[in-house]
Amino acid sequence: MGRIGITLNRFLVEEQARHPDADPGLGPILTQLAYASKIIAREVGRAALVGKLGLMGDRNATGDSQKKLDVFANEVVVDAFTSNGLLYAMVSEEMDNLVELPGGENSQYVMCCDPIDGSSNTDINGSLGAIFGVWPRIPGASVEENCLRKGSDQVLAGYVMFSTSTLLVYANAQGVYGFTLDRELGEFLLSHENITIPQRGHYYSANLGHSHEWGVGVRNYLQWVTADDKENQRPYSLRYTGALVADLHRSLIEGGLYFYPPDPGHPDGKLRLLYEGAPLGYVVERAGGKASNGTSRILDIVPTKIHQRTPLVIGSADDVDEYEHFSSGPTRKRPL
Ligand code: AHM
Ligand code: MG
Repeated sequence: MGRIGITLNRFLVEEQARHPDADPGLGPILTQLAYASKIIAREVGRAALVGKLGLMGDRNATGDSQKKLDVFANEVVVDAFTSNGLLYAMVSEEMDNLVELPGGENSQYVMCCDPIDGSSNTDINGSLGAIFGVWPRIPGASVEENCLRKGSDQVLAGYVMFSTSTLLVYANAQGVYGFTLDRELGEFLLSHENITIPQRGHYYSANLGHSHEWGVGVRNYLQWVTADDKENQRPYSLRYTGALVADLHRSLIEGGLYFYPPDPGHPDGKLRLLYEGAPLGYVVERAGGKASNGTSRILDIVPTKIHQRTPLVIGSADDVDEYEHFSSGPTRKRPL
């Protein structure tokens, strides 16, 4: 049983005592993220009753139609970091530009986040997520330079999954941990200690509606992963929820991979580097897995724009390697 069931706050205090060199500035950021997550979870749970389903009527910076819950969740996260000095600046999928947070002039961190991931699931009671990555501030650098950072510079990253339960998973230099929200107590309690991802899985997640539009390398991978080869436990089973966090969480616990390659409608891929690929890539690498754009490690890519998109393949190390083998050479094909 170990420490299972202790509160997030107690866990953070104990971790700081265990790792005196660990950065003490990250605990309060996690505490505020947990607080924001409780408010979002409450609103997601009652959205159909309080008029929070459906579209807002605007589009966000990357051209997606904003849902009411997208806008609500963004406001909650911004509020949670306003006037408390925890963050210097913040990038969000739901804001056109980065924002410098009031009261954060002397803060040592910037955060990039997607306040609601998988927005197409809001109106159908499907799983949703939230994603965050935290970078240490570069002294003397501009706010833009502080936000356009490669994923490997992160010191904290994670996600929240709003589903049958609300689960907060975070990764830092020490490891990857999961906390489940006890709704009656109103507390996140440690439920997953030291998460590690299986080396290989037998599930894959992708929007197969686009498969005829993918490059030949990715189509060859799809053919390989769905081929009949009982000895090697193929075909893999398909699981696709429409929420990256939920699909990634399955891979993290049971093994397997998620991929969203480029297609004609998304020539640079659909997912965003700073607040989807990089934070989830950090979590998966800390757990022993891999994240790539098909040819290069996601965490090595330096963005030039805050809303930059990227192709993404993420999950078990052997599965991501296999995918890269196929996708990096258009003519590469392995025997089925
Ligand atoms: P969002 O942040 O606007 O919700 O977009 C990201 C989501 C991912 O969670 C999900 O895997 C993907 O977009 C689904 O896209 P599609 O509907 O094209 O399959
Ligand atoms: Mg989103």
